[in-house]
Amino acid sequence: MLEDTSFAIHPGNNPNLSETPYQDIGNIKHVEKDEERYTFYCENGYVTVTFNRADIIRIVMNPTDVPSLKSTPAVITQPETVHKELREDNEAYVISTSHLDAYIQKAPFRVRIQDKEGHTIASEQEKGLGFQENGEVICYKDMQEQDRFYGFGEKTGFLDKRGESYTMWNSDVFAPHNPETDPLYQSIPYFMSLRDGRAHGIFFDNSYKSTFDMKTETDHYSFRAEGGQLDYYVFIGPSPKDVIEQYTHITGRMPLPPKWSIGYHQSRYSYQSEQEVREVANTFIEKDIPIDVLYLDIHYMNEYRVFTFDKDQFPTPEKMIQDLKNAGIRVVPIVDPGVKKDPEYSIYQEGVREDHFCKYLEGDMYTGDVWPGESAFPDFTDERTRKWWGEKHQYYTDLGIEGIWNDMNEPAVFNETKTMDTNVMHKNDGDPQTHRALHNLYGLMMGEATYEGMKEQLGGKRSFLLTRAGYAGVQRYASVWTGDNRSFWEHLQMALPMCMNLGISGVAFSGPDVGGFAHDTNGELLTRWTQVGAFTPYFRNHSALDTARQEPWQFGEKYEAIIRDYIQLRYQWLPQLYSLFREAHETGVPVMRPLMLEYPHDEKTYQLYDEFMIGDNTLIAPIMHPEVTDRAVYFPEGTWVDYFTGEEYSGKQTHLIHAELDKLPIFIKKGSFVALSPVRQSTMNKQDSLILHVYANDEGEYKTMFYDDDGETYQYEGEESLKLPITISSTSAEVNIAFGEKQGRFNPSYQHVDVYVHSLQDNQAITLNGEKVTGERSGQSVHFQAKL
Ligand code: MIG
Repeated sequence: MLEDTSFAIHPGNNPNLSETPYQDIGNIKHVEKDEERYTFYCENGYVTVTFNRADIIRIVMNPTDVPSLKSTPAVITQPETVHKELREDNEAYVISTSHLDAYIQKAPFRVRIQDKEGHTIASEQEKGLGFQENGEVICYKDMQEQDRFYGFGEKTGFLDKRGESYTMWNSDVFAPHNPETDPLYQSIPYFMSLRDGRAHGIFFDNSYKSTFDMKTETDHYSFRAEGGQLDYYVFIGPSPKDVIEQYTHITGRMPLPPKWSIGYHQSRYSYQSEQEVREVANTFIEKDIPIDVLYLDIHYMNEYRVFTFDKDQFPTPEKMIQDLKNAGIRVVPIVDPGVKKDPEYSIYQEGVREDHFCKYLEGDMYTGDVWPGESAFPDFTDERTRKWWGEKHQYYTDLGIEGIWNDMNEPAVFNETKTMDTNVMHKNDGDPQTHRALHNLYGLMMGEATYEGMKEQLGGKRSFLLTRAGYAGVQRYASVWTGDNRSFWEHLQMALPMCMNLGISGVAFSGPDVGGFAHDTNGELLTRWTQVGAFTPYFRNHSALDTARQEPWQFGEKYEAIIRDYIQLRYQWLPQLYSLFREAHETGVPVMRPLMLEYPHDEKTYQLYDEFMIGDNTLIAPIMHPEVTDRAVYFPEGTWVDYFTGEEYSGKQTHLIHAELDKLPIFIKKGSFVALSPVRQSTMNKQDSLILHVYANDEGEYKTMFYDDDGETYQYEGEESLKLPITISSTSAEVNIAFGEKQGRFNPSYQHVDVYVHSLQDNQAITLNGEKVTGERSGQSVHFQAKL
């Protein structure tokens, strides 16, 4: 193809990219206010300013009408009643809440938001809000030299997005996921900006194709969309974690995942028969490699008809699923949105008869080619269709299935545009709009249909959903894997900032295909990737048709042994991870964090993409290059202890760390602890004990909440959970471990805690809730048991 050759850069190809300038919203003529909002009547349109909370301001511009406050389905929280005041002088209006002041300049309309200490959070000067005849809307904001940008959902590249420009348009991109490949599957039109250690966020709630440009100009950035209103929220921080709390306050947080879904997952495109599935399962068990989930990719279906099994290759799916479950393994099948156009296929018949498929305005049904051939697409923007689709999942739950994998839900279609015609209509719960307007919502709404359907069918048990496409708010329904990466070291490297930015964007439960999807992996890459996977929130090994097999044992014993160790390590860390998932569920703050999130005043962390944190005290610095066994590791403030060797490193500096192939560099901050468990083959096996590893310091206090529950029902929403505040206080004379008051009624399977205190100084004593304990001492560590 011509665009793949040098012809692509032919000098005659590139006409001057002059852009028609945007029409400015103009001067304010007058303001009208009612209880909840202020509407500014401007020369060229209208702007509404309103508040969801005292720290969340929403601004909506509409060039032709008084703005509507209807949101996309991303927003689920009703605005609170916010106490606010309006002042006016010759130049400006000032709207104040307890948390912010918004200066609204009159001529022309410009907004500057400040915190109560007078720091500018977001501002506009030369350019502000604008639009074009063709319906495009834009917002410009000032940018200072020190400003950093994070978030934007699932994007390639490094951690800080300054100097980049991104488009939001859910796309099926098989190849090649280069740093310049954009857009990908998810659209999360949201970012966080960091200036001098203080953060704020902006969510541009517009489902049209949108673009964020932090690249073209040096003193301002912009975001714009092809149509719709300019509707955005500013979250005023001031800490990065505050911003995430604010953003997820309006777009929602992840439900607690079933525990089995945070274990190890094995997939392949495809395990093609019952026998093959059983063999893979048995091999894991024989080899003592823990596993909780096996996937069925598209080959399980009868000619790719969703809600069917191929009776030749899978004659007894129910038995297979039951047998695997008895062995501790759940089966998760893929479900694509395309429904095969086949008048003898009941799902298609029902869909047509009951009017569930997307249609053109004139009434013809839209069809497009996907795996099953010509297919129709359910209109998930319609409540009635979401319900129908959800109910269909009884087919799977009746077979014992508790998790679903949604793929191709951008939606992907095999044609030039790669998706549905943009003039197809969606019912949109009574407010019909084109696919052009709602494209980015398709995956989110399919997620809602599937999640709610599974929840209903499972009658009280938690389900697991994995999705490829989504929009802001996708975290409420699904975990996200980052699509078709490749078995390249570069793709392992890229997975870190991608998942960290997804985490900043509200999606705490994400991960890449471990080992790489396309291309052939090798033993070393798979080993290093599995080490990383052991600490990404979602942990699945998956690979494509016609590529080298990449189950843990495919490259010989040397690699198999190390891979086993790290999958087992994942199972040891499950209690710690689960407590962190609880935090994500309650506050939105992700499990996997860039160091910047914990140390926003440390500039060295701002672009640090090849290290990450698990929670607030564990630093992971993987090796991500072939045959490399040493790497530079930057440590933020504090002293850090090597999890494997106990060696200590002082912070605010970079150290050279040695790590042979069998070592993933993991460091715990002195003065804190992690909560682990013995290795299990599956989360279905009983957890016998809880193990606390405490790292003694000589000063300071560390406080956190240990959390547990049954891991499989929603009873945690009542009282069936265990919250245990744990505080570690260190002085040079003693380390005290304090278990605070337990909350909740959940009774875990373990009744005692094995406590190991490491990094002790010779004369340092240990106390438990203030009482001296002796315990067995070996070297710098002491072990004792405590009652829970
Ligand atoms: O375009 O179902 O990203 O994980 O194995 C291929 C087959 C369709 C794309 C997914 C991939 C999956 C594959 N699917």
